[in-house]
Amino acid sequence: MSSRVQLKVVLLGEMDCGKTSLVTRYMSGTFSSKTQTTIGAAFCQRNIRIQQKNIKIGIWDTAGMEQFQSMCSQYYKGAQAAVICYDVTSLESFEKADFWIKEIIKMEPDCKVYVCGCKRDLTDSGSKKRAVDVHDASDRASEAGAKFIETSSKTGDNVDQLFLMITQDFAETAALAATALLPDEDETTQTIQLGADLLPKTSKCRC
Ligand SMILES: Nc1nc2c(ncn2[C@@H]2O[C@H](COP(=O)(O)OP(=O)(O)O)[C@@H](O)[C@H]2O)c(=O)[nH]1
Ligand SMILES: [Mg+2]
Repeated sequence: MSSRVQLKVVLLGEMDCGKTSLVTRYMSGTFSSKTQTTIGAAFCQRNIRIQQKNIKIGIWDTAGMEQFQSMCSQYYKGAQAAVICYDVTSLESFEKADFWIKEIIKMEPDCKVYVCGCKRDLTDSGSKKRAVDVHDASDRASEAGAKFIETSSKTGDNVDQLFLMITQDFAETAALAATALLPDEDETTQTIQLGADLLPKTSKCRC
């Protein structure tokens, strides 16, 4: 079987809004209240069977670079889907979402955008006050041509649904038909680990 990733998904959003927890919940079905920031960017992949097609999805997680609002171009390169995350209890994180939407569209104009309100369990349980109205967020996403969902990585609520939506949208595009026809040796997108050496020169990152 080819090791080529067919669907590249990038996660973007303010630090601490829940990106790493989202990908961890999706990949391993677990949640931890203590997540770790690693160096550069993390990558993981998973095979999904959908509409009688096998799709290899690769997910890139920012892992600390987002705090400088300056991701390296390799991170965005070839992304077919971007999940723009914010924390439903943080208005600031929601306001940052606009910046990330503009960034991804600038870097990858054909990338499909999904706006994801994370940590919904906090407001569902009443343990924290909601800062971003669900209808406002949904409207803002539509205005930007993006799809919208709210998730909880703690309970797992809507996490599979988010990635299913992304994979389904991808499976319906002509892009899949084109990539599926590529021979196995044409493996242009590999499992990579972006390191500090690939960070932009302007970054103040100390890693
Ligand atoms: N209650 C709750 N906490 C979450 C959720 N997602 C993330 N967190 C917590 O928020 C903090 C930051 O999460 P993290 O995934 O590292 O954010 P990142 O910096 O965007 O990758 C951690 O303490 C997580 O445990 C969620 O869905 N529910
Ligand atoms: Mg993280």
